[in-house]
Amino acid sequence: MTADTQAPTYPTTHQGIVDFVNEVAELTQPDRIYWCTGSDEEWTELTTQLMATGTFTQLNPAIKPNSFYAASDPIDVARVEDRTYICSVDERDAGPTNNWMQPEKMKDLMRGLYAGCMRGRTMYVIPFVMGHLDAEKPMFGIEVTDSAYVTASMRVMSRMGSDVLARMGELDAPFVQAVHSVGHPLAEGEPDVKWPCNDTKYIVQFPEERTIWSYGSGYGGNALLGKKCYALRIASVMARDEGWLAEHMLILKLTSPEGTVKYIAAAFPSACGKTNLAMLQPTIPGWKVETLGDDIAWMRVGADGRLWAVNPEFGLFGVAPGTNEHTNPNAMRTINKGNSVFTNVALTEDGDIWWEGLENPPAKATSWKGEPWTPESEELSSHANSRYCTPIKQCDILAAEYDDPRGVPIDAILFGGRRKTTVPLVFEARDWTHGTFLGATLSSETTAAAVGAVGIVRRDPMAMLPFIGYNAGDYFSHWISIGKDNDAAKLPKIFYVNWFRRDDEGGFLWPGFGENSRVLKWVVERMDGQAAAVETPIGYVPTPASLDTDGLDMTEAALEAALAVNVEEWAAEIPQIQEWFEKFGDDLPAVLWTELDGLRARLGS
Ligand code: GTP
Ligand code: SPV
Ligand code: MN
Repeated sequence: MTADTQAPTYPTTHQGIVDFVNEVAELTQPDRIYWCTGSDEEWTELTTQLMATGTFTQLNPAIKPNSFYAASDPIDVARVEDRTYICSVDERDAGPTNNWMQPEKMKDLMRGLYAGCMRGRTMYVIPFVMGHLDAEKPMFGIEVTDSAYVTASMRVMSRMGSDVLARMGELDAPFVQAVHSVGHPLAEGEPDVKWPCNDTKYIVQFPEERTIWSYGSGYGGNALLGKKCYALRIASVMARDEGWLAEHMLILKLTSPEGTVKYIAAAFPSACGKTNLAMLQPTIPGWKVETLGDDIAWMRVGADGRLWAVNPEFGLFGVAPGTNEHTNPNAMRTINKGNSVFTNVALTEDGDIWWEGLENPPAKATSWKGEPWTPESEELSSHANSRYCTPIKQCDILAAEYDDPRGVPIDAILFGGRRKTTVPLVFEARDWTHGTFLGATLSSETTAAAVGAVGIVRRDPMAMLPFIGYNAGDYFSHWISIGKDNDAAKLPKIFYVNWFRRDDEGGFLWPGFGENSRVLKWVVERMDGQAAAVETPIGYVPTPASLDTDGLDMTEAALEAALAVNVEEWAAEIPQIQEWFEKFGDDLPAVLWTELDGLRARLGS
């Protein structure tokens, strides 16, 4: 028998996986199929291959061991929300915040794009699990991709490889089917480009089928399909059906000087401070923060009535600009250990990376656009959404509970956004329903994490606007019912924070970063019934004296301005919230209208 006629062999007996892989290969016509194992040799092969095509440049091993630099095509730098679809069977199930197309129509359209799209390339098969492999019900996925960059990144960001595939086979487990192509086939002998991608992009979730089809982009949230597509969009649908929550939240462990431990989850929109808070180095003596997750939390109510959270991810995909020894020393220590990928930052002459906000600007560098750059250059060295991708296990302050499949019981949930005005530094919700109202009306200025205008205030409910995989009115009802169906005393208390309020000169009123530990301390003392607060129309706001300001370099006037609740500014929010709620029609839970009426009445407007 010749090689050509030999039946192909597969590293799994799981027929569903074999069929899925064959079906995608039939359509996309890759030259080769490679099943990922997760081995060290595989990493070497992938990175060598990525260096050969010019996608990766190896960084100086004396500075950043086993680390690589990549610069994307300038048309492929962020999530593409206008190209992202929830293709539910019924249009109503995607509305009103998602793009929708009839699933069969979308599939026809995308089959046209996928036909032959992997020609000249290798199709990588990545068996992965979001969360723990030994979870009660492991959350499996198979991503097939024609991108070695995506494969290398998925190795950092998810638990993946032969162990996962073996377990899937043993359990004959259901899995999320995730198809990814950069949409850049190569003709016979055609050389590859540094960053293959396509002008046409589609990021599509089929929620009923638990399936993801992505085309045309190699960027993080568009292409590492375990992350936003699975762990938020698809998982939020599973969570709705099964009674849990999949949220865009960091998870941290906070220990007081007395040794009391609290677990805090926080939802801030993209590029609004989750990674920084998750890795915070407190400025107040005796307090300790340990990291559990920086982007995604899966939470379910346990037998004890508490809300238990796990981080389904295995790496950190962090915003580079602004990260430095002062703002986030723990992130710096993590990436300096190496084994990381840096995308769209600047490359220095000694083979290191640099970005805006990092200490010691190099005299000369190559910008993310591949152009010569000096500190005098008018253009930025790095894209505002440039990222580091690094193993979470390298984080010195990773909490031991990270490895516990049960997760941690959450004591407080913080919602927060980026608002120049109106929203005070911190306040406490009146109860779970009011907290849900705060989450549902969360507002924030848009950032570079998604393609489009930056700095526009929009409603971003629970920081999930681009990630809710179903009808957002149903999502609010789901949040309300978690409060109703469980013992409120055992559920987390809800707070709202804003690190980004500005003074009249446009500067930040609050120093942020490590100083945010003062806010966390107030939150803890509030839950323990110790810290004072004023009841205002929007909720409970700290009295200036109740915040620990020892050693804080801030005037009393600035602190008061940071905490101020301005009735006129809040009155101006009312019609905006009203307009936002009207989008949901009858799907908006009535109690949220009641909450708005209550706010209006308390404001006297
Ligand atoms: P995604 O990964 O996109 O979900 O972002 P994220 O929410 O993890 O945001 P991240 O912590 O990476 O912060 C985004 C930007 O906000 C960075 O440039 C930070 O330097 C900046 N930032 C974070 N925390 C603070 C803060 O407390 N104050 C101020 N002024 N800026 C902050
Ligand atoms: C975000 O945009 O919220 C991120 C980066 O965390 S991405 O992986 O692109 O979603
Ligand atoms: Mn995020």
